[in-house]
Amino acid sequence: MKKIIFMGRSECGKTSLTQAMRGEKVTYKKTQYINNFDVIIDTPGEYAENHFLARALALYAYEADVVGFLLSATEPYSLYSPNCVSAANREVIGIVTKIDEENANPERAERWLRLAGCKTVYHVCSKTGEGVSAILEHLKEEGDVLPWEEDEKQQKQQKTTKKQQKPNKNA
Ligand SMILES: Nc1nc2c(ncn2[C@@H]2O[C@H](COP(=O)(O)OP(=O)(O)O)[C@@H](O)[C@H]2O)c(=O)[nH]1
Ligand SMILES: [Mg+2]
Repeated sequence: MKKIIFMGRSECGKTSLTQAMRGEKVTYKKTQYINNFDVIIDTPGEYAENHFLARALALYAYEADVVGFLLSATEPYSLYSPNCVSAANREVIGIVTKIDEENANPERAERWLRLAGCKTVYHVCSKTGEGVSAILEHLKEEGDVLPWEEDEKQQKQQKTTKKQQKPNKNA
């Protein structure tokens, strides 16, 4: 799997998405340090909001293969300046979060992420898990097997074994 680093302001849903992608129960947890999970680097929002801490964020991007810019569908403004992805020497994808919220405007958030230079934009809800698999698929590398692919493989195997076990009436 490719490694992704999440960036975005506080409360945009970075930790929740990290939990959803790891198949954990989504619970609120304030991020005060960098959580360097297997393939996801979760960062505190202050790193994106604060001019000085942003340098620490730039440094951590070198640790990842892909940078994920998160923007909540409920945000009234965007933190990302036009074409700011050009500052990164990694692929930058956009992720619109909280698409389930009542006052969500995912299309507007997507437009802002595209303006920032993101060529690919995903829409997710970490509460229901909607859209989460698409990001995992994006990070997939040759030879990687995702959890649901493993399940499908097992189901197929079980079906074949059952078929083989069935007595042949004509025999
Ligand atoms: N409705 C909804 N709420 C979300 C979603 N993702 C996160 N939240 C809520 O938004 C708040 C901040 O989430 P968190 O993941 O901690 O944001 P972070 O500061 O970017 O890590 C929490 O109360 C989450 O429960 C989502 O997809 N839908
Ligand atoms: Mg957090």
